[in-house]
Formats: sequence, C-alpha cells, structure tokens
Amino acid sequence: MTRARQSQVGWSEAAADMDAAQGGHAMGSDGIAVDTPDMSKLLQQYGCGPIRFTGTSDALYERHLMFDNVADLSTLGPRERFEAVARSVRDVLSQRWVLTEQTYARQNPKRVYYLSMEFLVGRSLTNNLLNLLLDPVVKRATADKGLDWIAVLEQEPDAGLGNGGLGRLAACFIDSMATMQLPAMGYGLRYEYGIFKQTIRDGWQVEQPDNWLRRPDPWEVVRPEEKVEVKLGCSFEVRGGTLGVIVGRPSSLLGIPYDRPVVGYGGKTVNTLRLWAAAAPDTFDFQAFSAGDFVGALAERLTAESLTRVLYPDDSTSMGQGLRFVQEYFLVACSLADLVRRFRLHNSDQGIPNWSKLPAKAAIQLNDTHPSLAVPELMRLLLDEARLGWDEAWNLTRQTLAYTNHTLLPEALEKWPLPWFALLLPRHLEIILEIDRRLTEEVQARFPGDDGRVERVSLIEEGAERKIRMANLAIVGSHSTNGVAAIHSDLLRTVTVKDLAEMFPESFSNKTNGVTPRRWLLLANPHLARSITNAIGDGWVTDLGELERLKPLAEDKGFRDAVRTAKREAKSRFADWLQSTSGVTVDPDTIFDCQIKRIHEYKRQLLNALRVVVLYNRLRENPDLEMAPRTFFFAGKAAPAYHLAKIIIKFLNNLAGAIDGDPAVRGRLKVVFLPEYSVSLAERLIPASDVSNQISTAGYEASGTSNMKFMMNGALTIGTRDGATIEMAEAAGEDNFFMFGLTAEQVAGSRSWYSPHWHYDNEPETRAALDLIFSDHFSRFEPGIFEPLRQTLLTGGDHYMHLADLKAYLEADNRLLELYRDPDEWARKVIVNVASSGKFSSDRTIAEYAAEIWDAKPCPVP
Ligand code: 26V
Repeated sequence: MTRARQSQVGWSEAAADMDAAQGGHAMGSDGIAVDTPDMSKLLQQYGCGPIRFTGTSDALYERHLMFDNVADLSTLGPRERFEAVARSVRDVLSQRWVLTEQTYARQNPKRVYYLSMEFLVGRSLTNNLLNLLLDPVVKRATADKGLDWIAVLEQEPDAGLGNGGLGRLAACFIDSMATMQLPAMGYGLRYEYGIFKQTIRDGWQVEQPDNWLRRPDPWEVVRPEEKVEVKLGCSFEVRGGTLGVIVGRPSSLLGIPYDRPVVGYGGKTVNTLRLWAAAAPDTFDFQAFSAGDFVGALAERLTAESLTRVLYPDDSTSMGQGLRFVQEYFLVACSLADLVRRFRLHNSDQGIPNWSKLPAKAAIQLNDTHPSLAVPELMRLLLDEARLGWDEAWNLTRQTLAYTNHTLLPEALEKWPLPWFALLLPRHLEIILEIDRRLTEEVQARFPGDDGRVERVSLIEEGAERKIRMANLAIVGSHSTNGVAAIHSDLLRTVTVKDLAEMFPESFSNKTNGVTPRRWLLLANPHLARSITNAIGDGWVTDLGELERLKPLAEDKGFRDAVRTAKREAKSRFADWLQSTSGVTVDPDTIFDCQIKRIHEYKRQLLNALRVVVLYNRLRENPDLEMAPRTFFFAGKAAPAYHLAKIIIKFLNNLAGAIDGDPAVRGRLKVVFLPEYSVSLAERLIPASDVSNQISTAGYEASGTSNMKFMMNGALTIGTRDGATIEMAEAAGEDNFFMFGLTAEQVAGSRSWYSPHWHYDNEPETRAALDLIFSDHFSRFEPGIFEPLRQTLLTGGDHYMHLADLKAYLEADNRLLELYRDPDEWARKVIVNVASSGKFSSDRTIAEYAAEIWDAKPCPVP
C-alpha cells in the first residue's frame, strides 16, 4: 500500500462499506486521486501549485465530498460524488480561468462577444476533463481505485439551453474560440428550465419540464456584485392569477450573472460563458405590505424572477410571445451594459471613455435576430448615456455589431408588434423610427420612384398591426450579415433580403458552419479517434485539415480494418447502452441508418418513413429478396404546439411497432424511435451510425450541423443538395456521397405545377406505400389518426415535395445497399469521407469570423 493510500484509510472506510452495500458500485475511496506524478505536474501547469497535494486525504475531491455535503460519507451517493468531482475539476481550472481574465484586462485586446438566446452545451464534466488533458490521468486513477466512473458521469444533466442546431452551434463556437485563444465571451440566459424532456406515451410525444438546476450546478459561479439593472417602460402585476401590465409606470429588473468556464483544448485559455438570471430589485414595498397587499407587494418580485424561468420552444409563434420579447431585451440590455462597463474600465482617459475605440475593442455577434434589439440598445447607450451625436453613434453601432442569419423560413423570421415597443421600450421605438426614417430617405435617394423597394426594405411592416422586422433591423444596424452555408448565404442575398443586399452589398458574406472535433470525435468516438491518431498523430484535434492525410490510407488494408473495428465497437457500445437503459434490443450487425434532428416537415422525416414503408412492402411481397438487414433510428423533438410534427412522431412509433410485430420482416428491418434527443444522445449514436440521412427539401435547411458530425464519425451520407451537405459532398467528391432529388432551383421552379397526385398515380411503390398507411395498417386500433398525413402529402399539395423526391431517394438507397455488399469499398468511402471532413471543424469557421468579421486576434494566456 502506498503512503497516499494508507493516509486516506479511515474517513473513507464508511464510503467503501456503503459501496459494498450498494452492490458493487464501488466508489474508490479516493475518487479522482491527485497523488500521481502526472497529476501534480498538470496541476502545477494549471497554477494549482500553492495548494498542498501531499496525499489523497488532501485531495480536492475528498474535501469537496466531505465539506460540501457536511454529511456522513456513507450516506452519499453518485450525485454527491459527481458534484465533488466536478467541483474539483473546477478548482483545477479556476486559477487558469482567473489568469485568462487578468491577461485580457492587462493586454486589453479586442474582445468578441457572442450573444445568443441559446447555448446547447450538454454535459461539461467529460468535456472539461478532455480539454484540460486530464482525461487519461483521471481514467487511470478511477480505474485503480475502482470508482464507478460511468455512474458518476451519468449524474450530470445535459444543459439543454437550446432548441437545436442554432444553440448547439453556439456551444461549438465557444469551444473553438477558447481553443484558438480568442478573447471571447458568450452571453446568454440562465433558464431554469431548458428544452422540455420528451417521453413517448402510446407513440405520442409527451413533454415534461426539464428542471435541470434542481440540484446545484457545480460549474456555475454567481457574481452578484456584477449585477446590472434593466429598465422597462411599464410595470407588471398579478391580478386574479393572470399577469397584467401597468401602462406608463416604468419598472426595473436585475440581471445577475452566472459564469461558466469554457475550457479551450489544452487548458491554456479558459473563457467565460455568462448567463443572466432575472431578479427583482432589492426594494420591497413595505407600505403595500403593511396595508395588507401582500400579494401585490410580491407580484413584481415573482414576475421579475419568472422572466428567465423557461426556454421558449421554437414554434410558439403566438402563445406567450410577450415574455419572449422581454427575454430578448433582457439578454441584450444585460450583456451590453456589462460589456460597455468593461469597455469604459479599460478605455477611458481620466474617467472619460474614448468611445471612438469601441469597434476596435468589441465585436458583438448576434446569433440570429433574437438579440437584434442590440441595435437600438447600443444606439440608446451612445446617444443618451455617452451623449454622442446620431451619426457618430450610428457609425460605432454598425461597426461593432454583426448579424448571422440561420433560417430562411418566413414563419421563423421575427417580427414584433410595434405596440409592444411603445409599451415596454418607448425610447427604443423612437430610435427605430428614426433609423427607418433615414433608411427610407436613403432608398428614395438611391432608387427614386421605387416605392415597392421602400416598402420591402423598411423596418416596419404595415398592416392591421404594425410590426418591426427584426432581420431588417439587424442587417441595417450592423456591418456584417452572414449565412451559414454557401447555398443559404446565396439565397439570403439573392432572394430573401435581396433589396437590402443591393443596398449594402459589402456587408454580405458566407461562413459555413462547423462543429468542434473535440466533443464530436475525440470525446464521442474514442476508438475511431485512437485509430486516426495512430495513423497520423494527434495534430488533427486542433487542425482538422490534417485528416486529409488519411486519404491514401483508404488503400491500406490495415487502416480499413481499424476503421471497421472502431465502427463495430461503437455500435456494440451503443447497443449495450440502449439495452441496459431501455430494454430495446438492436443488432450491431445490421446497418445503422439514422435521422436525428428536430422534427419538422421541411426536414422530411416523413420522406424517410415512406422509404421504410416501401422497403417493408418489398420484403412482404418478396420474402426471398436479398437485402442487408437494417435498423432505422429516428430521434428528435417536436415543438409542443406543432401538431403535424407530433403526428409524425406518432407515425414513426407506430411504424416501429407494426414492423416489430410482423414476422415477415423480423431480423431484416427494424425501426427505433429514440426518445429525448439531446446532445448526450447524439454523442452516443453518431459514432455508431453507418448511414446519415440529410434529406430536407432543397433550399430549406440553412446548413445542418449533425451532417458534419456524422461525416467525421465515418457514416456515409444519403442526402439532398441542401445546406452544408452540398459542400460536404464537394469536399469528399460526389462519388463518395449518395445525393439525390430536386435542387433548390428545381424546387422553386416546379412549385407552380407540382402535383403529388401525379406521383401517386404513376409510381406503383409510392402508391402502395401511401395506400398501406391510409388503410390503417399502422393504426389498426386507432383508425383514421393518420388522415393529416394524407392531407399534407396528397390533398394539401405536399408543400415540402416528399413525393417528388421519393423515387430518387429509393434509387440512392439502392446504390448504398449495393456498396454495402462490398465491405472493402464501403470502408474506402468511409475513410475518404472522414479524411475530407476537415473543413467542417468549427475552428475553421471561427477563424473566418475572426479574420473577416471581427478582426480579432488570439490573446494567449502565459
Ligand atoms: C424556428 C422556427 C420558429 C417558427 C416556426 C418554425 C421554425 C423553424 C425553425 C426555427 C429555427 C430557426 C433557427 C435555427 O435553429 N436554424 C438552424 O441553425 C443551424 C445553425 O446555423 C443550422 O445548421 C440549421 O440548418 C438551421 O435550421
């Protein structure tokens, strides 16, 4: 027994006893011990030198376990152990975190501020360990000590502070910015309830609240001393249980910052994700209270505190949108107050801020229009507080702000009723109207007589209720507007906001999305990552272009075998996990064919389902048909008010049930709907996938990002020419992709004459599949429930053109199955795909933003 080991015997005996009693969930009594030589070296590197690490009884972990809980250790379970581990990791990174901010304060570089209503970060423990390079050390230590590491990791809830791609992109971006040592900060909201938990009951989606902060979150650091005040033009009160507005009586809210560390790979830079929580100001109306109006006195406090209670699902177009509007302003007001305070601190001469330096010291990126109130808010600060003239304020505002568009869907483009501005933000309305007046003047001067253009460019949409067009506001008020994939940026510029693009051509650019290879390859797929590193070294982790060097290895049998083995490993791992957590059995020797993303008509999960029904029909008709056995995985959440999306989920579940119950196809086809799609589920499933479905109606998916994750992880893509999938196919070569279907141009061009009925009448397999659905084959005990599918696919005109693409999809699918019969050829294509995925690292994307939009440079922390 080592000295360290001896020293901790005593206090930990009780824990060991408890572990034995729990039946083998043996928690090493010393948890993540810090007594190994590597560990102390690393700790020194992270600046933890002054803390004494003489033995495991001194270990951070043990101290946290004991003193944070002040409890008998034998009563503590995996949750407390997770918290203690996470707090220890936070301790390890904290000096580096402080040093990062000190460095920025000293060097005063231009800072990047990423404003986003969503940050879908998922779990942090494994990611932080990985980026701190502590992963191997901790693994060894926990293995030595018999800690049930998996059980500990499973205690961490996903931080689900986003709906989908837009929120996950923000999370990948802050990882890349920290890794690239950019002085950057994420600003968002600290929702108490993230995206709802999805369960499936009788095939239907049921939403449950995601109270992810029920237990204390070990990562966040609350900084009450940096609170900010946010002023609104009206007050709120609760009357008879409903929220009422008191017009003309201004009120204020407090924004309390909660900081989370963002550890760059290598642990050199630790940036901050600052999430704001709303609170009532520290005033209490004692007069009202003593007069007996207890409810009235508390109402304001309650309404203030509910502002950041929940993340809005992205379909809630009407219901409760007023609160969303205030949330957006709250994010903007808190973040701008905070960054302006920082600016003043570092850029003043004898207490007088040098405002002309603002664009040289701050780049503010608006993640979609959600934070586009930043335009009038920054104007307000510069006009009313800094007392600048309009022209100077306007130039500084435009030079500091930049806007990213993430969707062309008209129903997703934000427009807020003008009366809401009048009520809540009267000064902002004044500013917006003045921006609009000047804009109109400019359009009239440049395009005399073109009234249509004036109307289209205007920040105000006329109608029964006048509305502010937030995209127009963001474009006009910033120096840069970008889309997120080449095709998307082109459509944005030439169709969606054509007139504005003609006025400000130099503002428009493309920045194709990317994903962080740390989380999505190194962490999620250790087997493949190891094979890659064995082949080309580990430079790819921070320079994904290095993967290019794998290309020649497509001809190397040894490497093909390694890649195949890694995939098999990941599939078994997934199958075991699925079996143990849900009782569902899947066979890793079948093709894993996946479509995982939010459920939306334009993403066409229904097209995929139709493909499955056709294959099912083929097998029923011809039982001897040779067809490689397949498992089709679906996962995704439907926005709670999106009725048809929920029917699609029900259909997928019924399809799964009917196929499971049909002996004719048993062992050959299986459909699995995985509930509760999340970052963590994606991390499990993507490495195990053979086939990635990216089949949106061309022109509708701005970019997609799961497409990139699949490619990096050695899945082959079957997809339409949409979003970034186009660029992925270009990078790998179309012969290594399975592309099919109408192009965006063809979709737009055939709208007027397209008839889904034609396909029903003329394509026997299409017709048979639809007939089977409408015969209630998949709804025997619920006749008629899929009638809405007939409406959307047939009688309603099939807006998303499922039937137009079905035949081509099946042909591409055939080519894919043909390839599968030749394992060597399949492995070759997999390798070429992985090797060609380098472009889709978010490091590349961030390098482009930094160089072309922000003019931001790394600021290394010594
Ligand atoms: C919002 C709404 C709101 C109203 C109803 C329909 C609807 C549909 C979608 C959305 C989300 C819009 C923003 C968004 O999440 N865009 C996604 O951004 C990703 C990151 O750039 C990109 O990869 C996805 O293609 C894009 O859909």
